[in-house]
Amino acid sequence: MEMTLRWYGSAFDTVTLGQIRQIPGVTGVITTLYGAKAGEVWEREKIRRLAGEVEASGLHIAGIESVNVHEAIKAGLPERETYIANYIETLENLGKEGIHLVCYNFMPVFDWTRTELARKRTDGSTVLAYTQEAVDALEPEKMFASISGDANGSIMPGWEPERMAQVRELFELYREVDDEKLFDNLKYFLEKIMPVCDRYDINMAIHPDDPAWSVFGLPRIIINKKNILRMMKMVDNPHNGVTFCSGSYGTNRENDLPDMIRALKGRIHFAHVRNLKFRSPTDFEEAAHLSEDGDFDMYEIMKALYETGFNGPVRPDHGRMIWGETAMPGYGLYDRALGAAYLNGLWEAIRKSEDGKRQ
Ligand SMILES: [Mn+2]
Repeated sequence: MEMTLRWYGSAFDTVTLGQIRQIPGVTGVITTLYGAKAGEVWEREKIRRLAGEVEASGLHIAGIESVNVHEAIKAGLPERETYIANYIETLENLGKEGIHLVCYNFMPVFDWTRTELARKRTDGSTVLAYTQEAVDALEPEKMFASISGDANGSIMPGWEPERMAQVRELFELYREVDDEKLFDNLKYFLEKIMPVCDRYDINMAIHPDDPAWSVFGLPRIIINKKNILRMMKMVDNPHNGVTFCSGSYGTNRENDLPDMIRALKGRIHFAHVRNLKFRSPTDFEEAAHLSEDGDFDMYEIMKALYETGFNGPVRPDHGRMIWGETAMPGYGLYDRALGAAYLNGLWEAIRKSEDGKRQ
């Protein structure tokens, strides 16, 4: 396991590489060419420059989150051929620059969905939150406007204003696409990219849909154990793998997180570990990483990762906004640093206790 932090690049992130470097045990960052549009080819030179900047700080790029998949690929339009070719070229360029992990998602139209970006908790911290009631009362195109006032001036990945301006057109694309069709389109995409992944040893790690159910009537497939195992089987290549995100799979209370980790042994290439606190099965907020602060048993999650031999990057996922910090919601320094330290502590304790049992 390698502890990492997500970093959006010096032009976009309030957190610096120098600060990340000082979090004990954090050796890598998960980053992206922020500003690159879905479907664009990432030039080698740009990747090299980004890697050089990260390496100059004493860290390295542990993986990319994300290389976004163009809607034409997800919706299965004829233009997908061009965008898949571009995606392959990007993977090739990443591979040539020594990057072997790519996180992506296959969610139609919206990336993650939250209805509040700054819900106040009793300790005065603020967190991202979701209620189904709020989603049901919203027109999809008003979603962005309803939350953007709380974004602290940052552009939320997946919620870029120019994208949100086309929400209605995007919905049109998926009128004929149900879950089965979306599975077909994902399979088509994966089969096309597996050869380049094999060639450059690139692990593709699909991020679950968040929340793990359909929103606004759109198809959603990466939501539970049954579907993710189906996906692993339909393109049975170790490079076709998973980002295990506890906070996304965990939105559905029926998902048994440690059990899912065990079922996905060998196919989890990347892990996002965070905690949620539920008010009801469809009303939840993000919590501190500590087990007692939310509803997940973080020890059991880390233990399942340890026991299945997980050796990829982990990042503490969203954190609370604490200590007066102003940053992109979920991506401040302080609470994610606390999360990294806590998860490292759990890991050390699990490793020592398991190693002790073996002797
Ligand atoms: Mn995640």
